[in-house]
Amino acid sequence: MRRKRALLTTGILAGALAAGMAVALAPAASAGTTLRAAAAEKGRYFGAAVATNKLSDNTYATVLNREFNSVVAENEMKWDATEPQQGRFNYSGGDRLVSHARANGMSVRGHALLWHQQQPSWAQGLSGSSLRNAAINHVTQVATHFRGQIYAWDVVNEAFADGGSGGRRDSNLQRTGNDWIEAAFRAARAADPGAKLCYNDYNTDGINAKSTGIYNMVRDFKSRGVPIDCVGFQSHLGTTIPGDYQANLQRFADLGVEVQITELDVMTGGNQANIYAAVTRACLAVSRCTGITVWGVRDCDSWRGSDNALLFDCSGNKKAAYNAVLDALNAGGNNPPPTTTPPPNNPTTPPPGQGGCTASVTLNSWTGGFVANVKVTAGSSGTRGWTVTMTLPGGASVTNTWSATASGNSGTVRFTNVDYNGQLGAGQSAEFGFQGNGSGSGMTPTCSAS
Ligand code: 9MR
Repeated sequence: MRRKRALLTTGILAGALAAGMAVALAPAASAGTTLRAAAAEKGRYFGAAVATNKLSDNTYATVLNREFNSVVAENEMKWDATEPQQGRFNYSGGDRLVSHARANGMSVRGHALLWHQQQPSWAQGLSGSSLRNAAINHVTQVATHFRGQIYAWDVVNEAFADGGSGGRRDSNLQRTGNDWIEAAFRAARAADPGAKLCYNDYNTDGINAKSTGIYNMVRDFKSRGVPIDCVGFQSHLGTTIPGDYQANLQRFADLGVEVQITELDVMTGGNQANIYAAVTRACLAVSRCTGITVWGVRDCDSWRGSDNALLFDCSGNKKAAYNAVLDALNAGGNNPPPTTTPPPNNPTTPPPGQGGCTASVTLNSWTGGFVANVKVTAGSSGTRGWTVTMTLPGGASVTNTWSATASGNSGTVRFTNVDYNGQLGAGQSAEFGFQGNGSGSGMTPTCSAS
């Protein structure tokens, strides 16, 4: 897409944003000190689009590894990069990003299997059934190559028209038949059953004709069993955010799909920090909003150039927008009340820890390795700290842990809270994760609270 179109967002800085500003400024008692830690505390990921040739830039890599626990290739997994000649695939950039992600405890969004832009020239010259077959083969090959390593794929990107029609955009792919999108989703599911499959688009930041067209497609897919798991809202924003931004996310979530903020960047200026905070709060308020990705690391890495649209300046310093996002992530429900003051109306509430805790694990596995995400939930009296014990299968070992401290790396391993996520109110949750070699299947976590 071109920048002009990306900024065609409508709406005003509405009540939801103004009201939320006070929340963003509230101090956070047990605050995560990085975006990834603060987001993990809320059960979300915080990601960035990465240009792999910048991974060797020390400032860039330092900020990326410290702050983000999810990455997406800004260009390297697109059709022109992965299949430059028909049937000849090049995964070098994508593989490099996946291995960087593994080494740094990050999940990977895949972007994008099919799109009308950044097609290799051979595909631009095809039409009809030859294009359809080539496109489906592309989906199958690429999703198979990265099988087990992608958290969510943008299977189809930007297929809806701007303006008031609410219909599809004309493109060579659209001209192969209206069912091209569902054919792509079915092929992606068959190739990588473990990846969440997303539809991704821009100018969908509120309830408008375009987002409603997509909403109707998702509802239709769900009713007919077409495999779709998530919708990506790019959120390339100007100086305002629609007042119904959160309501729009929620109506998609109510269809039973995850929603993700996939390419967030915001025009610089007085409202930048407030708009970033408003987007963050909206995602936290929608339980099926699983994460936020910003479209680049530093202002100078951004496709939006002089808009200075990102969270870090060109030297890698945190901007006001960064602090606003971090505060928004840390604000609200996951900061438990002080444990020193007994609840006045319930003197019989036991001290923290006595209500115990529970833990559950979700695995993302590939041949020879896995990532385990563990959710810890406090019992009836909250926790001051927790320990989760898991026995790894023979031959498996932990290579990397985030948001917890591991003792041991094979056999029975104990994971203890870090400073910011030990205190949980009754029923509240924290998440941590680890990466391992071998197979992680069959692990049963047990939780003990203090
Ligand atoms: O940031 C990407 C830029 O480097 C490319 O030149 C451009 C090519 O169209 O794509 C940019 O990323 C786009 C993304 O893939 C899809 N949504 C809009 C993004 C910004 O244009």
